[in-house]
Amino acid sequence: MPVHCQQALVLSGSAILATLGALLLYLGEPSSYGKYVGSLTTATHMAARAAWFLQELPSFAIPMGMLVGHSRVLFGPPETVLLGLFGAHYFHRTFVYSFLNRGRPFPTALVFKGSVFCMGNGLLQGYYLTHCTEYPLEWYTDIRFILGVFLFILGMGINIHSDYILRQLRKPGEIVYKIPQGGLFTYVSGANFLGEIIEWIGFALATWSLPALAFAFFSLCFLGLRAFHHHRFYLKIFKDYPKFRKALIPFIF
Ligand code: NDX
Repeated sequence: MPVHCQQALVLSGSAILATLGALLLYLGEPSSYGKYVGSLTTATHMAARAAWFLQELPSFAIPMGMLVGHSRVLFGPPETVLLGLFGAHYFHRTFVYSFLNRGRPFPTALVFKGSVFCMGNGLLQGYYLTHCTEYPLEWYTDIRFILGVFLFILGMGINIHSDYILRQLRKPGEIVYKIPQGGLFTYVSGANFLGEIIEWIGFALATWSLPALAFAFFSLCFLGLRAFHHHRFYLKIFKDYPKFRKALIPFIF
């Protein structure tokens, strides 16, 4: 295996350890955007739409650039489909989700951190799929590929639908919080996060790769924790919050 691919694997392993470390460090402290943004000033915050566009763009542009620049992968093997799924998610996040966003202004420092994260992840997933793996055509009929792609599409559907429900809670220009209703929000406070976690678990299964596993693990920890913080926020703010609703996993947690 080429030395760059070995480095990509070492980086993925380190990312899993770093995620574990960050999880322990930031267990009680939510990431300070959205509900936890604190006082808003135009000097330190930027419009949510621009913030999401800028931070998510590298996750789309870098792997898609690699795909286009790599003629072996561009024409048909499973790597194209897998990278295409990654690209589809980030196309939506960058060019659709960002521009429909009705969120509160976003701390500029976190936009910078978020884009560095998206650059690193885009590079890792893109490089690994274009340079380090060659799936045989039989991979299309492998149960890991089929189940993984199914979970990816299911998770993406849940994520988009749940983000749509959240968006409809506000009129343009409003920044109030309301109780989300319908879809998987009937069961959990972090329905959009549950969808995204299912999506990346599916991607890890379909690619059967350490970089994708590292990203799925990061998403599980980061978004799982955010779901827990949102749940705690709702219970504190809304006295009539549905008692039956859990944080992330329906009926369980
Ligand atoms: N972007 C992933 N950490 C993140 C940017 C920030 O894609 O240094 C992770 C991503 C980055 C983060 C990224 C990585 C970690 C960073 C962090 C910044 C600091 C942090 C780098 C890259 C860091 C350490 C130190 C540990 C290393 O006003 P508002 O914004 O609250 O409005 C919200 C609205 N809404 C409501 N409206 C009315 N009533 C209610 N009750 C409402 N509840 C919410 O809905 C928003 O406009 C909108 C969605 O809000 P929310 O809070 O539910 O979701 P949000 O967290 O904003 O995520 C939006 C979507 C969602 O689909 C989620 O699944 C996906 O993006 N996402 C988000 C984060 C990461 C990620 C996916 C992933 O890891 N796969």
